[in-house]
Amino acid sequence: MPPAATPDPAVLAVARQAAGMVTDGAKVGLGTGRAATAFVDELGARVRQGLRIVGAATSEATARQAEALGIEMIDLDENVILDLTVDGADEVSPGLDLVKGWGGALVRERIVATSSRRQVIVVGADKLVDELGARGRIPVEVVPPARPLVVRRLGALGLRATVRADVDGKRPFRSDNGNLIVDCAPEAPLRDHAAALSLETAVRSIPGVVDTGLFLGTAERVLVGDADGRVDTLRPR
Ligand code: A5P
Repeated sequence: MPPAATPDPAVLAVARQAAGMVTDGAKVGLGTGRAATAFVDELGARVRQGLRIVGAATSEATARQAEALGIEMIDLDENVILDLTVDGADEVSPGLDLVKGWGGALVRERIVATSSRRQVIVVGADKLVDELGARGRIPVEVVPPARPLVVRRLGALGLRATVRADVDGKRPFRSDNGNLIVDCAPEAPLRDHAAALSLETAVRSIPGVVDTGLFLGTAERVLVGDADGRVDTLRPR
């Protein structure tokens, strides 16, 4: 058996703090990725101690993890409003705009977050950027037949578009929805919220684009962990 990965103290600290925000009876959106996985583990531990909650997952992987931990899962029907969603992010700007979707779950992450009263983001300090796009990759989910059109149009918007490959590098990556992910590198980081909004609007208007990884103004707070296990809470100004 391979040795267990060393837990990242920053991620563990934010996961634990976010799990502490969940109250008895809550309906909780469960994010995807490393930090969200740590959160679901912490939540599972609280459920074993008697906390009664239900969860709605942002990916098949998270649903499997939560079920294995004994968390009752629900589907999002018309009557369900989640109390909070806890999820990771790939970039966090000073105004708490986000890039998400490096894990390929951005569409369900959007649906679950939008079905929630609050979106709480859990990250390590490495995700804080001065401008969105600084880490060089803004994911876009695309229905497969639209790929040539979308790649051409993204290029015209000044984005270097790369269709994401699966782990083996031989086939295109497919999201849980059966779609492609196109990773977009901007020529320069997006200078402010308005620039991000304008790019998001332009990309979303391309036929075949399902959604983008730009989550603008969605976070109610961001919990930022550091290597010493300290957590800072950032809120929109
Ligand atoms: C999944 O599609 C993403 O949006 C993740 O939430 C994001 O990539 C953060 O993942 P990590 O916590 O693994 O860095």
